[in-house]
Amino acid sequence: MGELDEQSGWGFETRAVHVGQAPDPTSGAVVPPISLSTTFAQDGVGNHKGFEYSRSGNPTRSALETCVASLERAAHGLAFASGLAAEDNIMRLLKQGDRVLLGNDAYGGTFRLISKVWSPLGFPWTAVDLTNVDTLAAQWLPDTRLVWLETPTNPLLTCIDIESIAELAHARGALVVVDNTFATPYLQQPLRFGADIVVHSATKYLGGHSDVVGGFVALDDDDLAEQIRFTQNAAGAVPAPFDCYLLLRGIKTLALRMDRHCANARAVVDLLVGHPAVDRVLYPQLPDHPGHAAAAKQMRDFGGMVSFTMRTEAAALDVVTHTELFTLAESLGAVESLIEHPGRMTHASAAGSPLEVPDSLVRLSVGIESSADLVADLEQALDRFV
Ligand code: P1T
Repeated sequence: MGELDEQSGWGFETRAVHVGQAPDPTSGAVVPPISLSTTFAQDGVGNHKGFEYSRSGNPTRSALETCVASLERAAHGLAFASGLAAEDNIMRLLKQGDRVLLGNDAYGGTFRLISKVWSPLGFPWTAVDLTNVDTLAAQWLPDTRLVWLETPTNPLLTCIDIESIAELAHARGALVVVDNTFATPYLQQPLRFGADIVVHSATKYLGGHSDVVGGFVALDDDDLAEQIRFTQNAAGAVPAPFDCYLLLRGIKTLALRMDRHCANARAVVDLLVGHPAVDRVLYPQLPDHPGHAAAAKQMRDFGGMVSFTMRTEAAALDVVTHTELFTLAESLGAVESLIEHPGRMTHASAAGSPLEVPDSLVRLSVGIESSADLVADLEQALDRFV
């Protein structure tokens, strides 16, 4: 049951529950055991059952890697200790002097990794508007080797047409990385649209319960996968077996959770769009949203993240501290609803850069609670301004 090829006929929900997770052959355990052993016995030197040492490979991690690769319809899957560790291992594919084009709206930590960790080592980067492929073609720099895009973006939820970016990048000899954290493989599978590498903060929707930090890389190319597998082991930013188990457990309900996240987000958007205290609502389903057409083309539904601007920063800071069910906290993608102020929290590291976010912006991670309760909670916080 662990072999991906045997599973390719199964639907998404079936793969989420079963791929990589056959009953344990020795005990019959339906839930794969958490394999805590750091090392594995060998019958003779180099003669083992597929595992030698848990940094290089671990049965619980293998189960997770097989499962998520299957969900992304990817030939290869690699799990990491965090989303940023996964990103860092992708950056290691580059050679000194290779340029990264980073979308001008992205998670602040990704911006920090590329601009503050890798750039000083001789890896130039440029922030670009990825919503218009013609502008991108005109601005393209010849040393570009990697285009790094999020869709939907964090925190403005702009959607980027993966296919048109991939066509341009491939014609000019660059790889395309898509951060699929906000969409998840349930809503969007970037490799189908020509992306070379998919990256996840598994900490978010994949885990889904705010109790595990993890990262994931999925890709088809054998050579690139081999290189990333090498640095996964050589640099060692691997997740613990217990974390892999938590991710596998969370992923079983990914489809159910995402359907509810999307439905609840729609209820919240309906409130925000009609509320006089709100300046602008950012949600990919709205017809005037940047990249709505790209979202409609490549996503199954529009996701559980909603952002909006108030009229002033003071109003935004007031709202984020006056909700009860929406907890003021960083992170996203779990069962409970969260609210935050990106300018001062998740994206503070982008202040003064091309990725700086509006100071009146509020970001919601809409959870799976009763939608009426979520709407009422936001409404009472917003009504303070009318
Ligand atoms: O936190 P970590 O698992 O290392 O993942 C980093 C990361 C990567 N990509 C995207 C799109 C992300 O949103 C994140 C982490 N983001 C938050 C913690 C946040 O609140 O936006």
